[in-house]
Amino acid sequence: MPIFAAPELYMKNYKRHTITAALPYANGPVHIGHLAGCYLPADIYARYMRSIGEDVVYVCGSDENGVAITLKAMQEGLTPQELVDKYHGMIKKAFEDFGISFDIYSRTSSPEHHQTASDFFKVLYDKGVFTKKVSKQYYDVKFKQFLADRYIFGECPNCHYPNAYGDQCENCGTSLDPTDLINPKSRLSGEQPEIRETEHWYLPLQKYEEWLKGWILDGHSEWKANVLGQCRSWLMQGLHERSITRDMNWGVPVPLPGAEGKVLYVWLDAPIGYITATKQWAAAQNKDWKLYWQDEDTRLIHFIGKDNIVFHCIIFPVMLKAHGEFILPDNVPANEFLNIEGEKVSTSRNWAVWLHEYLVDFPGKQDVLRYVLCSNAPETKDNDFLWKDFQAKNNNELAAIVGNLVNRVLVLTHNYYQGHTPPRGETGDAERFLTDEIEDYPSRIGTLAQEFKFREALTELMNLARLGNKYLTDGEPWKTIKTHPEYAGTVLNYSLQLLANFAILSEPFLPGTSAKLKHILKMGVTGWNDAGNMDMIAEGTLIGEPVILFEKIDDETIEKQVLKLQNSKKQLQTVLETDKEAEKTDFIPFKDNITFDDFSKLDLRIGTIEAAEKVKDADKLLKLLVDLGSEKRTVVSGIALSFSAEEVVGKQVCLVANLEPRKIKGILSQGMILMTEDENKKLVFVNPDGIVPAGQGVS
Ligand code: B3M
Ligand code: ZN
Repeated sequence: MPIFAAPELYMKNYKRHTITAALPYANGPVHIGHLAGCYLPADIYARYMRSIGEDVVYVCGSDENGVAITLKAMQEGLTPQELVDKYHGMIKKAFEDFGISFDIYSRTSSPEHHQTASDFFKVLYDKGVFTKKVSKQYYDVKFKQFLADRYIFGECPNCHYPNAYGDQCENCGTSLDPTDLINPKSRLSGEQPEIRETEHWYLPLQKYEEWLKGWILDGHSEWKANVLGQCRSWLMQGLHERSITRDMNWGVPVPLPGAEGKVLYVWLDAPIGYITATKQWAAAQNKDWKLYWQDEDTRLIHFIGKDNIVFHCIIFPVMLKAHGEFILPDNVPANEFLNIEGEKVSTSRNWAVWLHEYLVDFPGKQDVLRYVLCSNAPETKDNDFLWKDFQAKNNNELAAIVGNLVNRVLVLTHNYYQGHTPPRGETGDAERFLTDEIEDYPSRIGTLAQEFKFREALTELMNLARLGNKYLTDGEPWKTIKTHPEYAGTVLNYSLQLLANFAILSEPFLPGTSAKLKHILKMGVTGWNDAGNMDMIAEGTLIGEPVILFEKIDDETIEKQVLKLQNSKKQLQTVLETDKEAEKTDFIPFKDNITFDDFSKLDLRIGTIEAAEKVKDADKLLKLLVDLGSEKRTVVSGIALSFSAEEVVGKQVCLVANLEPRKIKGILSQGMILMTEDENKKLVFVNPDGIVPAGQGVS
C-alpha cells in the first residue's frame, strides 16, 4: 500500500483550494521572470494538490485596466481594447505552451468582470466603507480629461531633466507629485494642463491597521520571511487612506450617480478578477463559485511577485474583510525577482527572455526551462538566470541524470527482454534499501511542495533519479545478465518501478517529461498516492522504445542567446540616444484625424529644381523653377538661410502642387515644397529614396 504521510501543514483538513496567480498586465508578452516569480510555483503547487486528490481551482487572467494599458495603447497607436486583445491572446498562448495548468485564464475587460467588480464596490460603498474627498488635479482642456500622473511630463525640479513623469523622474529617480513639475505638459495634447478640482473615493486603510496587525503578525507568522518583512514594514510605518477611483474612461466605471468619467482604480478591480475568473469557471463546470471564496473550509492562496505584496496582504484582505462574506488568504507565498545575466529584467529595454521567443529557439524544451527556473527560483532572495547555467543544468542534470537513467533502463530492457518488464528474481539489501527510500519519496517531495519550497522539492526529485542511476550502476545488469540472469531481471524490474515513481512525482515540475514516461511505461491515469511502491508495472508489460528525453545543448546555441541579449542592449543604446535627441525637439501634438478623402485632395508631386535665385529684399526666400515633367512651376520657398541658390539646383523635391497660388514679394508662387528639420534644426528636403521621373505623383 502506498504510505502517504499527510504532512503537518495539511492537518487543517481543508475541503478545497483556491489558488490564484497574479494577473499579468496585458500590455506586453510574458518573460521568464514572470514564469519564475509566480506562474511556475503556482502551477507546481496546483498540479501537486490535484495529484494528491484535492479539490483545486487555479485561476488567473489578464489585467486589462489602468494607465499601464492606456499609455501602452497610445504608444502602439491602438485603442486600449485593441491592445489588450492583442496581448491577452499572446500571454494566454505562452502559458498554455508552458503547461501552466490554469483552470481558467480570464480577463478583466469582460462584462462579467465589470459586473463583479462593480457589485463588490457597491457592497463596500453601501456599508459606508469609503470616504469621499475633493482634490486638485491636472486637467487637459483640449482633450477634456483629468490626467493620471503618467500622462503629465515636465521639467524635474531636482535635476532639471526635461521629460520627467508626473510621479517620478526617470533621470534622477526622485518621486514626484505632478504639481512639482516645472512647466508641466499633457502627453495627450502637449499643452499645459490646468488644475481643477475633482472628487474621489478613498479606502481608509488606517481603520484596519490593528486588525491587520493581529491577522498577519500574530495569525500568520508562518508566512515567508520576505512577505512578513514587507507587511511588518508597511504596518509599522502606519497605513493611510488610498484613493480607489480615477478620472479615466478606460476601466470599470464607478457605479454611482454623478460619477461619470470615473473608473475604479486598477488595483481595486484587478484582485476581484480572481473572483470573476472563479465565477466563470464554476458556471462552466456547474459548480458553486461561492464555495471557493466564501466557505471557511476553502484555503485561499495567492501566488505573486514581491512588488505585489502590499496589494495582496493588506489592501485586498481589507476589501474582503470589509465586504464580510469572503474568506481571507491563508498564505501569500510571494517570490523575489529573477534577474538575467546579472541585470534586472527590463521589458522596455528588452533585457528579457520572452517565452514566445524561447519556444522558437528551443522548440519542445518547455520542461528544460521549467526545470532551470524552478531549481533557481527566487524563493528567498533575488536570483540570476544565466544562459551558461541553463546549459549546465540541461546537460549535467536533466540529460546526464534523468535522460541517461531512462535511456539506459529502456535500452537494457529492450536488449535483454525484447522490451518486456522482466520478472524479479532474488533480492537483497540493495532492493530493500531502494524500496524503503521509494516509500518515503512521495511525502518527502510533497511536504516540501506544501511548504512552498519548490527548489528543495525539485532537488529531492533529482535525488530519486540519482538513486536510480546508482542502483543500476551497482547492479550491473550488463554483467549479471551472463552470470546471474535472474538478478539482472530484478535490477531492471526495480529500475522500471523507480521510473514509474519518477513519472508520477515529476508531474508537477516536468509535466511534459512525466507524460512521455507514463506513455512509455504504459501507466494510465495515476495520482501522487499511487507512487511510493515497487509494484507499479506488472511483469511482462511491453514498454515503449528507448528515447532521448533531453538532448545536450551545445556552446554555440548558448552563445547565440547571450549575443541576442547583448544585441538588444546595443539597440537600446541607439534607441536611448535617439530618444535624447527627440527630447530636444519640441513636442508637436498630433492633429485631428482626417478622412482618406481629405488626404486624396492633396496633389503631391516629385519635381526637380531646375533653377534658383535669391529673392530681392528677402533674406529667407529663394525663387525656384521646379520641373514637373509636363510643366514647370515657379515656387517661392523660405529656405534661403539654409541653402544657397547654387546648391539646390538639381535636387528632387516633394511639392504640394495644388496649394492655392499666392503672391510672395510680388512673385506668384505655384505650390509649396515640403521640408523637415534634422537633429541640429537645420532644414532638409523631404525627397524620394531614389531618383524618380519629374512630375511623379506621391500617394
Ligand atoms: N497586474 C501588476 C503586475 O503585473 C498587476 C497584478 C495584478 S494581481 C491582481 O505586476
Ligand atoms: Zn530628476
